[in-house]
Amino acid sequence: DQGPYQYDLVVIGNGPGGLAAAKEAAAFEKKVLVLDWQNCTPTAGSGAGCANVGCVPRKLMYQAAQLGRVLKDSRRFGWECEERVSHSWSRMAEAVQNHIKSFNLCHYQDLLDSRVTYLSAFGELVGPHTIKVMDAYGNETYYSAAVFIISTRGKPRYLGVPGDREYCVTSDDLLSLPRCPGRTLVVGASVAGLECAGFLSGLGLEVTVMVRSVLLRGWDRKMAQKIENHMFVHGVNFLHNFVPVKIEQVQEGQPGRLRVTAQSTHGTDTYQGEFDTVLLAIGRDACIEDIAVDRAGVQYSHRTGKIPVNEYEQTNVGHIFAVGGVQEGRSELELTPVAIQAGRLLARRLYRGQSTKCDYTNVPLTVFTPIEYAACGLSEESANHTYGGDNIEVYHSCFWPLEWTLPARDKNSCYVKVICHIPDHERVVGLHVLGPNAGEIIQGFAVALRCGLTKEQLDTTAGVHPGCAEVLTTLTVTQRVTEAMIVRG
Ligand code: NA7
Repeated sequence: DQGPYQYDLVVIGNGPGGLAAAKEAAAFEKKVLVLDWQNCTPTAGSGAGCANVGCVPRKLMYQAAQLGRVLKDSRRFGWECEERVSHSWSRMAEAVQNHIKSFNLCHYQDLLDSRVTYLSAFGELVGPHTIKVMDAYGNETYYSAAVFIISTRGKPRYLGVPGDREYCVTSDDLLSLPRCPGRTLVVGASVAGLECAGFLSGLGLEVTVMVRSVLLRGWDRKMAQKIENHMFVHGVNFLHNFVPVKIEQVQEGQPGRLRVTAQSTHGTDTYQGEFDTVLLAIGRDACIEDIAVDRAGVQYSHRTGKIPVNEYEQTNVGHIFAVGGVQEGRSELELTPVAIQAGRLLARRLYRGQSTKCDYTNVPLTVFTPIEYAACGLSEESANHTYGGDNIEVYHSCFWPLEWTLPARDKNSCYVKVICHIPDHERVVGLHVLGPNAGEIIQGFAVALRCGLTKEQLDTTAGVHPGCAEVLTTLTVTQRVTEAMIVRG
């Protein structure tokens, strides 16, 4: 099948990486079609749905919870406000949804301005260069393209136990829930689950997190433990090593109260609890079967539903690429900025003759838990595994943000650690920050890590005073010494 094709590029899905590639390709005068079936209902209207769910609304709700905290602190700074303050879920939800709508409209306008053809329609590959496109009314059209980029966002996963689809909400649903969720069980303890649990608790709700194995599996253990401690101290309950096996209404036919039965992952113990809302944050399915990638010859993992790609985001079929969370083995990098970077660079390689590849190392990551966590580079466990424990030095320190001293809160919660590779001039291979604005702090350090930052360079950099990040320039205590001191008692 040599063409000619109707389109130079068809992007399947509304993931941020695909949209970035589409815009970049159009800027190079390529004819581009984007298929976004997540907005594919007769009532959905138009507008790319990339921010409908996920990090943007979660951060706004995180901010709502933080403001509650600031209100409490403000009294210690002389503000006189009433002891009892209340929060309106519906007003917050409406404001967040309005923001998302205008945000999406801007994105849509951006696509139109860049002359990308955008269809709220479902795409299904029917051959290596042909896609069948079905709109919300069931009308089918076939298009051909020289190149395809798969950039599907995936659907929130369900548990597959009785009552889950009938009674549970997913972390996507929560962000547009019109009613206050009340007493909530959050199932899943990864980024989405912990962020939701954190802001719900910050808004004054009773929250329990059901953890199947550990919090933030795959992330730095000590940092995850500190996040759990902080959330626990601030009222979040954790139920470890349980998975739900049944969700039912407490009184049949009466919506509102739900009973959850869970089973221990370690033994025969069972748990029962009643909640107003059961929130599932157990990951996403990539929807690869839906778009029939195999009909175009694309291989994918039947276990994870994701597509293996090489360092050029290329699948086993030369003209079909995958960016974002749909890529096999890069789930910890399901991050909007990384996907955007990957998509943009891919388009530049395809249409501009450039050769720069997306760098998936030293990517800065942030989790908006009540105490913000940001990291760049390796976890301590990965550093030990990669370089050997004897070759790693970990500098660390607790710190107390000045802003928290007057309200006298959370004295030993904030923490940094810098992981260095000793034989390589103590080059920094991992940097972790737990504290206010950790995400903003890590951005600059991510650049430094990419430039080969060493411990000595950190030490000889002046700190911004009085700030939180300056603690990173004054680290002298190593974990090795701290542990030795603890052993000596
Ligand atoms: P993730 O990262 O896939 O995490 C899913 C979480 O849900 C994790 O804690 C899982 O526990 C848990 N899980 C998964 N299946 C179940 C079942 N059946 N029962 C109970 N608990 C379960 O999804 P997220 O949506 O949080 O994050 C997606 C990406 O976005 C992430 O990679 C970030 O980089 C940003 P487990 O650890 O597997 O025991």
